[in-house]
Amino acid sequence: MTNKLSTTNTITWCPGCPNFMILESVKKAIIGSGLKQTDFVITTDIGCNAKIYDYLNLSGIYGLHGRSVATGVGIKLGNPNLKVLSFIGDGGNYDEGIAHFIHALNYNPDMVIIVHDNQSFSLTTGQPTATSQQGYVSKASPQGEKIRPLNPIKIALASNATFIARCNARDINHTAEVLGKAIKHKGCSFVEIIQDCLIFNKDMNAKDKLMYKIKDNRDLKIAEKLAGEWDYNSKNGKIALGVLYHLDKPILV
Ligand SMILES: Cc1ncc(C[n+]2csc(CCOP(=O)(O)OP(=O)(O)O)c2C)c(N)n1
Ligand code: SF4
Repeated sequence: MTNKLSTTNTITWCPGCPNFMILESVKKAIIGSGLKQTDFVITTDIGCNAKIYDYLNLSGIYGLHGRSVATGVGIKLGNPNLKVLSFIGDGGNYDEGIAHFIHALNYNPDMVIIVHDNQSFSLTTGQPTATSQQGYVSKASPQGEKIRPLNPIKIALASNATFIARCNARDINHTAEVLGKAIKHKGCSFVEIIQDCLIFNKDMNAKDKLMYKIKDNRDLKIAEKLAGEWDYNSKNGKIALGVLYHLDKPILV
């Protein structure tokens, strides 16, 4: 999609990387939001995901690893009129930056956290992250990863999040629709996007057959059940997509 949100920078993601699809979904959601281009500001992390900074014609800050969300909260505090979109990878958000993630959800500033979860530190050649499966063999874990993955949906529920959604990067229209709802939500919206990496941790790719879409849910018990249906540790279970939980709560700013 070429439009006013595109830039002329050369895209350096691997050919076919689902980050291309996330980029398209984001553009669609922004265009569909009815807001002005200048209403938005982005923060990005460090990683393959963060290159989105160069491909979106929006103001923002290309931050430090694990600090995209903290930077987003800071911008929101500085100018509450801005619609903040904070992009980050699973390594940045669930390893280096997890404290910022938990407290942002709990403080509930009106912003959107978009996680590109490929279950790998991909830019630095595939070390295991907090969502990599046990047994993952990489340069950093030659005998296989020993640690059980965290479940980001459970963490978000335990952090009093007011909007929790999950998407499949390959489903551009559904991801754009969910991102649109996240942008509209008054509070901190967390959108976890399942994104295959074509180079690293390929064993965890192609989980589409486990995925199914749900209607927007406001029931906490149902959200907890949905969160437990997949533990991020294998290609078994069911992966619910859509708005897994939302509620109205006073915002920080
Ligand atoms: C504090 C800090 N720790 C580690 C690094 C090295 N580093 C840069 S990018 C990267 C991997 C990024 O992985 P992830 O956040 O999962 O994003 P992806 O590349 O998979 O999109 C790492 C470990 C860094 N720059 N700063
Ligand atoms: S290394 Fe993986 S995540 Fe990074 S651009 Fe290539 S396919 Fe995409």
